Amino acid sequence: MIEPCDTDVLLVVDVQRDFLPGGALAVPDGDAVVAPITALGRLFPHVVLTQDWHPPGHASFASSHPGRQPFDTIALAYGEQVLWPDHCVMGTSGAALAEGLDLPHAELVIRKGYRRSIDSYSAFVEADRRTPTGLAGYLRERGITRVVLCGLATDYCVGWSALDARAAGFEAVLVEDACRAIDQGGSLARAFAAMDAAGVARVRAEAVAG
Ligand code: VGL
Ligand code: ZN
Repeated sequence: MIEPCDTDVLLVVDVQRDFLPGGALAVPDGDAVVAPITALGRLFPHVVLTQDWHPPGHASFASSHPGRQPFDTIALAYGEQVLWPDHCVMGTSGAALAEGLDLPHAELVIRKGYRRSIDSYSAFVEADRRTPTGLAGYLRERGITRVVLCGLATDYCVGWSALDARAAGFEAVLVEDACRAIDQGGSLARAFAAMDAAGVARVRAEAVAG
């Protein structure tokens, strides 16, 4: 049971048009998270959103690597990178927050992945594992101790954000039915194993008290 208080933040990860059915990198059933997240948001005094926000020609786009296809993996300077269809290009309609996501009191939007040569699944640290987004500092300075996560996709941006929340010293709780996964090549099972090992708790939305 979770009773949201002033030291909790609801972190709403990448609920953007390109990740919904019909979008450039559609997460199966992704639109099913919009209504539950809007309802959850009303229970939290602090809500922070993230937006995946890439420049054209981003290093994570298969189209930036001649001969490569979406979902191939390649080695970049910082390690292995999955290649994706072009998605969430900054300023485009696909990068906009999902219609119907109604969180007017959200206090911060963290944009990530805006450096051409570095991806960022995590809301806290970019894929080079060195470049901070500033979110940990923001939350600490505001006295937040627990990060409650939801959004898209469980096995990439939500999962990495949960792990990095733990690494930064926050409690982390995943609202599992307010997330959906891409789940390619065992990615969801790997993400859950890593989250379990790191002490990321899991609850269902009904266990968050109003
Ligand atoms: C995401 C792949 C590429 C996500 C973002 O939001 O989970 N996945 N960019
Ligand atoms: Zn992306």
